[in-house]
Amino acid sequence: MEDCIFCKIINGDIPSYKVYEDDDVLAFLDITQVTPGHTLLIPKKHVADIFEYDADLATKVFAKLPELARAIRAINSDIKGLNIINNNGQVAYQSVFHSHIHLIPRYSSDDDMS
Ligand code: DGP
Repeated sequence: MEDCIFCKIINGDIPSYKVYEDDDVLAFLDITQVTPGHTLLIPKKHVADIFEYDADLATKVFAKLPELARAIRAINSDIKGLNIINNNGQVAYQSVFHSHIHLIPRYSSDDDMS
């Protein structure tokens, strides 16, 4: 899609730090890095949000989460958990309207419950 930042990242028109890529998805580091390793998983097919997925696309994208989560955790032994967040619609804090799933590593130092 012409004016979509994430389509431009997929096409290589905007640089990104790629974490994983196959025919259906791209994972790359989020520019904001809520925590180090904050990654976005996106479908290569432009869909704005979850409301535009069919079951086949959902399987292709969401099925990648466990392996990607494990790969991110393996980078640093201080990563003790991971938030997976998917915002859909402006009222749900979505700001880029190419569907994406945030994977936000959580570190020992994030633990304020202990
Ligand atoms: P959301 O609020 O859920 O729509 O998150 C959009 C995310 O996209 C936000 O965390 C920042 C990230 N983002 C926006 N523009 C760029 C960009 O050009 N490159 C990268 N790597 N991330 C971007």
